[in-house]
Amino acid sequence: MDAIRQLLREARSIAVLTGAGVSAESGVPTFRGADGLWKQYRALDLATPEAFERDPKLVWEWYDWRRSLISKARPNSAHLALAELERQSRHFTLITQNVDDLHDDAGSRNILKVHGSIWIVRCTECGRERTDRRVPLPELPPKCDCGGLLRPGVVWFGESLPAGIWEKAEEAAHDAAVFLVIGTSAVVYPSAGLVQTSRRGGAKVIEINVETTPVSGTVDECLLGSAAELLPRLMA
Ligand code: BJW
Ligand code: ZN
Repeated sequence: MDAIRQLLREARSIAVLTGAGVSAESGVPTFRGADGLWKQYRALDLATPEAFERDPKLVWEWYDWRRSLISKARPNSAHLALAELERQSRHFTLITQNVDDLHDDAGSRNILKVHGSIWIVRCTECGRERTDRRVPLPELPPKCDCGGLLRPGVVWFGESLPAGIWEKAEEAAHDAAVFLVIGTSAVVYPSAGLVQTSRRGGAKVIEINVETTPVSGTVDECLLGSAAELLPRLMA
């Protein structure tokens, strides 16, 4: 713990990759395991363009339910510790796969949302995007002013990551002296590949997770425990 604290204090640049585990203690369900269920559906079967094409109302009901949970959620001590780490660091980039915006709420600034935001809606016809924080949405599925069907502004399987943001994430991972990988199962690509990218760039890689993941064997330190408990201790 002491060695990692010192590493963080002295690092020229820090990049962090976060996943659903960081928001778990704020009451936001993760994707995999028993948590990743809604009614009788697996979360991962709903997060696809095919599911949306087949049944947009069903997929929107799931997103509306998640938006409602997230609207009540507050950043936990892991989000707050990462915002504090940014304030204390020279170069800091937070790459998040989470769509809940809880890092923004905690005060993080340099955030790359590689899977989008659940608060953005995008028209499938005219492509216009806007923030819509209404919970619940008045009509499901919601429609654009142009009459087109709106979709959540998130990245589904088989879709490209947002232009510009992914390149910045790769650059930050490559240039990092310390790379933290926190609360992600590290199975979804290309985000999981950032761990390798950071290693190739020479970073010390530290993982925080309640269980081991496919990248645990490749990192310099694997801290087993909850992010909300461990991150504040690393900052103390
Ligand atoms: C705690 C904790 C606590 C719990 N403290 N820890 C084969 C090889 C490589 C790639 C592919 C492949 N086959 C297909 C692909 C591509 C595919 C992919 O990766 N598939 C794999 C699953 C096999 N990827 C894509 O399609 C991506 N796009 C792409 O590749 O574009 C190029 C392309 C174009 C055209 C065709 C093909 C390719 C896009 C991926 C988009 C992922 N989208 C989602 C949904 C977002 C919207 C939404 O929120 O609804 O993103 S899926 C879901 O998984 C979500 C998450 O961001 C993402 C990652 O999940 P995460 O965050 O890791 O959560 P969990 O639940 O998995 O894990 C939680 C972890 O926390 C666990 O480890 C717990 O132990 C831990 N934890 N409590 C610390 N308190
Ligand atoms: Zn439109």
